[in-house]
Amino acid sequence: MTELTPSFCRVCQNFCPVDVHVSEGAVQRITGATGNDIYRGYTCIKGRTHAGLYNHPERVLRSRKKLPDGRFVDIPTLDAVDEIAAKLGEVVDRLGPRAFALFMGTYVPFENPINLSMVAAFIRAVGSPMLFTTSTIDQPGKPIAKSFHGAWMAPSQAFGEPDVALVVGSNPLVSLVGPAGFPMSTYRKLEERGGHLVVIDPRRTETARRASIHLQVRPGEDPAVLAGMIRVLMEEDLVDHEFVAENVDGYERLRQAVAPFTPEHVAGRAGIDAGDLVAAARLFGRARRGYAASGTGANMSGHGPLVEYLVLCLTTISGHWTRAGERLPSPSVLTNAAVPRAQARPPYPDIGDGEKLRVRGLTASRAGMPTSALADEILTPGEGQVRALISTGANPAKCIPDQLKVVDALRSLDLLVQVDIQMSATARLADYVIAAQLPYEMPGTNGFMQRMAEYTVGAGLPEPFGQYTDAVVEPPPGSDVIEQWRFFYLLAQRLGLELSFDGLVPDGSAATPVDMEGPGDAHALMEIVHAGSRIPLEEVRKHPQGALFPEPAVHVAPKEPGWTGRLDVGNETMMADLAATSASAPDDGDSAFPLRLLARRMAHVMNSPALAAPPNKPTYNPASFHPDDLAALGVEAGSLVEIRSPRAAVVAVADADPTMRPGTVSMTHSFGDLPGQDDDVRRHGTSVGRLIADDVAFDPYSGQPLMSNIPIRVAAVGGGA
Ligand SMILES: Nc1nc2c(c(=O)[nH]1)N[C@H]1C(S)=C(S)[C@@H](COP(=O)(O)OP(=O)(O)OC[C@H]3O[C@@H](n4cnc5c(=O)[nH]c(N)nc54)[C@H](O)[C@@H]3O)O[C@H]1N2
Ligand SMILES: Nc1nc2c(c(=O)[nH]1)N[C@H]1C(S)=C(S)[C@@H](COP(=O)(O)OP(=O)(O)OC[C@H]3O[C@@H](n4cnc5c(=O)[nH]c(N)nc54)[C@H](O)[C@@H]3O)O[C@H]1N2
Ligand code: SF4
Ligand SMILES: [Mo]
Repeated sequence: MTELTPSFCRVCQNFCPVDVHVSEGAVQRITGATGNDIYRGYTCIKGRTHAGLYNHPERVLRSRKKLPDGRFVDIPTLDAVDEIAAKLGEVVDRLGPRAFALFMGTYVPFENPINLSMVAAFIRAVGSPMLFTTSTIDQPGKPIAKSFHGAWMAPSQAFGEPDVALVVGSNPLVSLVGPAGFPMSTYRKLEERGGHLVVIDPRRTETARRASIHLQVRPGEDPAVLAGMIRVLMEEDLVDHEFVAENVDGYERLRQAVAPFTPEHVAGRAGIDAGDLVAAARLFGRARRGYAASGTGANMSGHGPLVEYLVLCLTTISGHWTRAGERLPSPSVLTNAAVPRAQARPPYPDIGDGEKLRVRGLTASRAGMPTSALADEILTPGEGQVRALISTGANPAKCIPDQLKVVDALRSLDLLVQVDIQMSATARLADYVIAAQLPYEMPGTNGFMQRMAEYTVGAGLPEPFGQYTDAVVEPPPGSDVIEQWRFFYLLAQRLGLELSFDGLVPDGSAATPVDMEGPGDAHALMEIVHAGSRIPLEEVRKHPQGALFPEPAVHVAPKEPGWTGRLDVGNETMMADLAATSASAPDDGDSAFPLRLLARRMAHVMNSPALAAPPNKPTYNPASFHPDDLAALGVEAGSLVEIRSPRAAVVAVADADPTMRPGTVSMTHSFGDLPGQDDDVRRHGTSVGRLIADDVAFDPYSGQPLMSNIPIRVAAVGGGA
């Protein structure tokens, strides 16, 4: 007998409502839930394949401990927590709290709303500043640029019928970071309204193929392209002067800074058509309502904060922010977001004020601690050296750039703990592997959606849809698995720490103390996290299939009387970075490393490949070349190539892909395995992180190294095809 239980997928931030097919207490299959107008039954291959993880023979069902000879033995999870507490306590007593660092990845925020608050509360209670996340190797330019520009205290015009969407270095139709729900809906509605999609990407992506204008740029040239668009808006008077006069400083400085970026100059350096650039700018400037969204490609190619800043400037001078009196189409459901106001939070830069790292002159920034410095913080002797690391819902041995250094660092620790569902590359390096529960084994909410919407313009749901799910299945019989949050809770108990929680959108208040008695209560903690939300959690729980909560309506409030805050489109640091860009030669490549390696996502994997892979899909990450480039190399599609950067060399399977801009190669990250253990390229794929140096070209604010637009050269392996 198979029963269908309503729930939602928690593999990515799209949170698709699903039916989980359960028989004999085990997850059998996952199908999209029908009867939902926003999602329309959508699921992707990743979400459906996720069903195969729950009873996968290689799932880690009991925690493990590494013996001195390197073998792993099972250990009861609670005993592992005791031993880890003793070792961690010893490290902190001997060396101070800074010797302990925590790294968390993508599987922390999605699976339930408690994890994030718990991880933050735990490290705060230990007293260590060393909380590292994937944010600084993702899109750290966003919070940094916002701190330079200031923040409009109401949402962008992404929802509520925009006439134009500009997408820079992002591929929402595959990544699902963009308009949530049924992926095509938003763009289809845009087309039906006679609106336009404009995409800036060196690859003719799935999203670019739907665009009215696709600027197939040379990678790394986004600052020039965006400056060129701003210049067109200013020259052709497509600026919202009223909005600028009332809310914006720095207009004249910006005008001077973009002056060199004539359409012809930009077209020359970015390798695009000048007419297309002008047309794209006009579509954006003439639209009644519009928005500009940017993604990883915009952040990873060497100018993250500047690109994000120019995206904000474009939005601001066009006046594409929601105004007083407007009803928000998608107010938050499970958070208590402040009443939106049609006013500017003035800039709040804090460059250099954060926790100082011991390496490369880096400090914590608005994006958090620079993750690309973690390896050096572990390897560099002296006071404050990190000696113990807990990694949760993350795979640092694969995802942090400069893999050779990162793996050396992880091997050198006194204590490495990995909370995982499988013996991942990081788990195999760990002293303890904590066996983790999977999402359908625990309750959760889709509240994180709201945080995505606040972090990334254009992300989030077009309508206020809220959903809560109970656990759908028990963990497999005989297993000894634990939720990520509970592991930290129990560890805190053993260390005698008192924890306190922020809300789901942390405001640093850490106001609510956590009851530290007993085994931990998911429901009580979830209530804390969602306290004061616009719709009470209890109400959302009454609708197991999820529901829309349009009432009470939220309207943008007018500017507070006497409010003087203004946005800044002429920040000095950013204008200097732009001037340096215009002075530099366009990146033509050099003869030693003539090609450029681009970051990308593939539809069937979420970062590092999961335990249960979809059938009929390669288990490796191909290197996609324009067919002309492959021909020039004398290589046939499907054969092996060596890819060499100034840092290292890897072997990959070549693929011919006419959507590539000639001169660029595209590959997904977090494939391959530990160095020396992934020679079977067709099975493991290829590590892109190994090609990246973390200390050569890096962003001074976030430490993010060049993770796209990486200079490479390519040669056939074994003399060609
Ligand atoms: N070169 C290069 N590097 C990159 C990127 C790039 O584009 N290029 N992208 C960067 C970005 S944007 C990100 S976000 C990071 C991603 O980096 P990570 O967040 O580290 O993502 P994954 O590689 O998917 O690792 C997730 C780990 O969680 C485990 N896991 C899966 N499900 C569960 C679960 O339910 N519970 C628990 N506890 N664990 C689970 C998996 O087994 C795996 O070990 O990579 C970054 N690294
Ligand atoms: N299927 C799937 N979905 C995912 C993930 C996954 O691994 N698989 N990962 C999730 C994660 S962790 C994240 S952070 C998001 C990321 O979501 P997105 O930011 O949308 O990531 P991508 O789909 O890789 O799109 C990035 C685009 O940038 C382009 N690009 C590369 N270099 C440049 C450049 O210099 N300039 C410009 N303009 N474009 C450039 C690439 O060609 C690519 O099309 O996706 C999430 N969703
Ligand atoms: S898009 Fe795929 S992975 Fe993301 S929530 Fe939906 S089914 Fe899950
Ligand atoms: Mo990411």
